[in-house]
Amino acid sequence: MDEPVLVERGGGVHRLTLNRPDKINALNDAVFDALAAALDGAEADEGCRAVLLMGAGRGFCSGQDLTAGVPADLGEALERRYNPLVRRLRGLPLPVVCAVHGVAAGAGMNLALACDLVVAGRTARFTEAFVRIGLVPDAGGTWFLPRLAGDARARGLAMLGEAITGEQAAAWGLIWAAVEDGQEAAEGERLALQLAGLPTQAIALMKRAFGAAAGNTLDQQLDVERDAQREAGATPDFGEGVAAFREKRAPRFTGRRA
Ligand code: T3D
Repeated sequence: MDEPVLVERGGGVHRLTLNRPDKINALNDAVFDALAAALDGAEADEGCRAVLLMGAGRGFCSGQDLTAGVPADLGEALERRYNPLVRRLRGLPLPVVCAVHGVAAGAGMNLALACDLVVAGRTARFTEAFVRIGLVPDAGGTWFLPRLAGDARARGLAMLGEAITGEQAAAWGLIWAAVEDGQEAAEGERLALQLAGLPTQAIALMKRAFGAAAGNTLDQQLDVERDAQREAGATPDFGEGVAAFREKRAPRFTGRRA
């Protein structure tokens, strides 16, 4: 049987590829289990300093598998599957890059938005498809959309369910960048390798700080930054960064905690 998520490791990067191409990588229990295991594996691997998420075949992800049977309680399904995955991606102390080609629909779109950096093909299609089947955006969509694109665009995307292109998604601030079609994986790889050479602990602390910022006042956030900077300042990479600056050479970051 084909693996629902392919994992390839090298160069400090774990590359996770959703692998149900005949259904545009629709999400089912097997995919959720495999993704959870792959993210655990990335965190447990001391050599892993960035994760790259992609989809096999002609699109990134079509959201929930609509042919897998409908749970009686969709709230329970979210609690069991989607919510832990989004929390895991946001809480993972590693940068996660997502490369979107073809379509990212429903929870597939929001799965991408839960990642740290998203690159997409110019004509990739992002759609909050939920309304077309009588559902509301989940997997963090109602939280990500207004923060990234503003309330007016969030409501339009959710209520109309119309697709926007990768180019539009970049122009609206939903994603990091749009690239030429066919270059998404290469650009995702480039970014992941770049991140894998950066101070991993500082990036993990940034993720924590950005995560806290949404619910904080400026005053509270200044305290978060103080604590994060204290931790970053105690890492070997801070010493290396300063030494490299003084010696006018490129830093050699290890990503180590101590
Ligand atoms: O249930 C819960 O737990 C609640 C959680 C819900 C979270 C959600 O994500 S709800 C939203 C679910 N997703 C959708 O509603 C999207 C459904 N799919 C589409 O609208 C379209 O297929 C796409 C816009 C994604 C792509 O359109 P297109 O024309 O490029 O491709 P296609 O021909 O429609 O699809 C290709 C194949 O993939 C096709 O199979 P076939 O006919 O060749 O055997 C199609 O059935 C299959 N496919 C596409 N999306 C899904 C899917 N199979 C299962 N589940 C899908 N979501």
